[in-house]
Amino acid sequence: MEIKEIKALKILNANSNFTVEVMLTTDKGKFRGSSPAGESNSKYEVNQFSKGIDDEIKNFNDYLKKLVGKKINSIEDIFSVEKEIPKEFIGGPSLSLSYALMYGLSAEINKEPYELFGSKNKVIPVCKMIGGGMHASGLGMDIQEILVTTITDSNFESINTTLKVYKKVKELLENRTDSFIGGVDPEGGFISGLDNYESIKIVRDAIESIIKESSMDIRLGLDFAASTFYKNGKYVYKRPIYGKKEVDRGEQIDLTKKLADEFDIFYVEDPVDETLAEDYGEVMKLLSSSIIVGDDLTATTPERLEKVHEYINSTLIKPNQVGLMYKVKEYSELADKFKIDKVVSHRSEETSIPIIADLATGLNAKYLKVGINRGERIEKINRLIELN
Ligand code: 2PG
Ligand code: MG
Repeated sequence: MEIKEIKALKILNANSNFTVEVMLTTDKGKFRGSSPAGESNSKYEVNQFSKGIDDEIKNFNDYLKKLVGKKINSIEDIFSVEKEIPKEFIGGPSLSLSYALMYGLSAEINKEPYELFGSKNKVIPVCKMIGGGMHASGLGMDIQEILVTTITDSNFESINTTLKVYKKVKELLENRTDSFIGGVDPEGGFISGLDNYESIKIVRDAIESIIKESSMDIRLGLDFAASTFYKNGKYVYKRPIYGKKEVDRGEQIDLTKKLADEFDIFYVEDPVDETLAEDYGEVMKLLSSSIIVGDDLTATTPERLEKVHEYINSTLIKPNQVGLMYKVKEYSELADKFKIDKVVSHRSEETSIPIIADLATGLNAKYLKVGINRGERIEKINRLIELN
């Protein structure tokens, strides 16, 4: 494939903030790549626009001119382009470029984007039911996300069952509180207005109700995003769980265990602050039948995973945390080496391209973490249905 034209422009993401899109023209047509952003970011992830979006897009357009006429024939050629990108563009611009090139290359060689990575895995979604933390602008729970996944290898049935739970959660929230009028956060999770404990209970009740008519095991998950409420050595809850407003490191580990036991929680993401790797390890020791997922802890950064792999058994992969697809591939291989399960994930401020469904499939991930409401999330769920 030869790059005929290439330019970067400012577009909106799904949380009505600006991001970058790269539009590539080849003999096969026009191909778009765009990068998402997070509302709750890890201190270990790259800045999306280190110099501010306007300056960066302007400078990036100057840089992109150099790529006109370049030939790209394999994913390795895309990695070579990435390795030459100046540091200032690593983040939103670099990832958008790689995605556009991946779409262009796939069309050129008559393949699907996931095939650029070799595998074809059956991927099970992990979907958001109720949102809190920064995703709910402080209006709901302290815990950022209550999630649902299923144990099955039929991805369509998984989506179908998860959707039933989601609709049941809505019904239970409507019955429970007059103030709930169906509002959702940027990821499609309901903003319940209830506290942490009551919200988890509602999702547990929804699971119990759907499980009766379902042949599959439905599992509950939490993304604490605990770094967002860890202040000066204490986890500060606006809506206390088990009666305490401020809990120390040990108490947070105990609280996670108590919640996991009471509500049978299978998926546990970032239960403690991102800097406290050993505390993830403590949670993992106590919860032997749950998966302990690093997100803010690991930030899709190979050097971080090297350092902390012994304290988790699962990890998110969010490509924009590192901004370069060759690093994402390296990270994925490292996770395989350490026998850590992979969860490719959306960001709160997504764009509409479905590429993460291809990445989950091609990188042999076990799960895709994604919303089950809002157009930009449905694009990804539907892509998963197409691929499986
Ligand atoms: C997370 C993500 C996605 P954000 O913490 O896992 O749910 O949120 O994109 O805001 O970091
Ligand atoms: Mg997270």
